[in-house]
Amino acid sequence: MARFPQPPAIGPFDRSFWRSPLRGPWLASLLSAALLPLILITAVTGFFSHVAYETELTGNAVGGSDGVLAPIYRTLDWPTGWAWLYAVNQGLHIVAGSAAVPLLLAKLWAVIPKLWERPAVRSLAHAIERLSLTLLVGGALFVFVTGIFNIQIYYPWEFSFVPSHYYASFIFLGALAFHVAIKLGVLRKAFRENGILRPLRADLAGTRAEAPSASESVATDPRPATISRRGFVAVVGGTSVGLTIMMAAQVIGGPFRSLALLAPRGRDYGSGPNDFQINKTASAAGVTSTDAGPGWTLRVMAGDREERLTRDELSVMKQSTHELPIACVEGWTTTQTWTGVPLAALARLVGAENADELTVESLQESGSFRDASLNADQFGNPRALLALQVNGVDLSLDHGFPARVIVPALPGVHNTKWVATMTFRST
Ligand SMILES: Nc1nc2c(c(=O)[nH]1)N[C@H]1C(S)=C(S)[C@@H](COP(=O)(O)O)O[C@H]1N2
Ligand SMILES: [Mo]
Repeated sequence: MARFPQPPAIGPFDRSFWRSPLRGPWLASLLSAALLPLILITAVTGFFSHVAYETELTGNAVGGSDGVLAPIYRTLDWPTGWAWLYAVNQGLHIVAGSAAVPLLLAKLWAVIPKLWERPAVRSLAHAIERLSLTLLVGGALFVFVTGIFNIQIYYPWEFSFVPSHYYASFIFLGALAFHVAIKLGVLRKAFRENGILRPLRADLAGTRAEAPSASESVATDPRPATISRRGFVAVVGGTSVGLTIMMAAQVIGGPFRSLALLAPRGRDYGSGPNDFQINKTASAAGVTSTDAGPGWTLRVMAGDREERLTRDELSVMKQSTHELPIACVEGWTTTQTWTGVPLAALARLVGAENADELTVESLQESGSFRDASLNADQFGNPRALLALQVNGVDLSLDHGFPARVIVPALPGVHNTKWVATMTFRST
């Protein structure tokens, strides 16, 4: 024991500093049991979100088409059949992720004395466990904080959200798998000894600390309870349910949107045909009404063929109308009725019906969403449109006038606004 340095037993390093009678393996286990399914849903839908974004990679790839995980993505195809597929996937991702936050904070609170444990290191195994906890806690804080900041469209940092959130999640999930493997016994013991829900029966007066021998997180010198375990669980669970409602309201949209407190893009849009959520306004994208004015033409290219079409020429082509959602990675969804020319008809125009890839570029000169690519299934889908109208009127400039892409089942970023060029390629 003497071989390992010891922090002095003062302040939080002194076990008697931690006095809440609620802390202990049972509370930590209950919170973990509630957290795990939420984290699993968030992880799986997060991975699917990348699959949807990077279907067969092409120009969308995070980290380039030759990235480490590119071979995996190449084998995964994102279906285009059900228009709400991405809305549901991403809705689950942000709802489950947000619902997990209060539980995660409560769990950290429940085990915090362990972070100040003395001796800091007892053995090699203990050192590895503590290192894994650093990755677990650090990873969890990183993925949850970046995720929430992205939902709130707040970027107080220099790094790019998508790859950092993505790669950090592997560190977090790896550390979590290790943690679950080594702590499953603790959880089973806590439930076997206390019952899964029995401690919730105790009222405030009956709330006692667990045996100090059960874990370092149990207070050796507990003060009287100020809240019962069921009160604590109700506050944490209630916060989690409240966040679920707020987040689900953004996903479902329509009349439910007014429940989306804190939604960064506002809760109310008026009732006009173009009054719905805007991701980036034309002025933020640097697109002016002159660029998008009568001088605008669409360039459609394939190999050495090129067609230029004015908006009037596009609007006399055969139009299709479909009700389709825009499902943003931030978790909000808005479903509108779009009218325009099927992308497949534009492919035929340049003899590209057998092309493998379509790259769509915007008038917008810079920014990560100025272009996006679609694979053959996506641009060939009969509901994939170059939309000229929404809800029976011309698109507003903020929604992509003169023309924008609308495709079913994909993340919002594929619905390029202010389209300038469309290039079909065969690989
Ligand atoms: N040119 C361009 N197109 C774009 C974007 C952009 O920033 N620039 N944002 C995309 C994203 S992330 C989303 S969610 C949708 C939002 O469309 P909306 O603003 O009409 O709701 O547009 C997509 N098309
Ligand atoms: Mo988006």
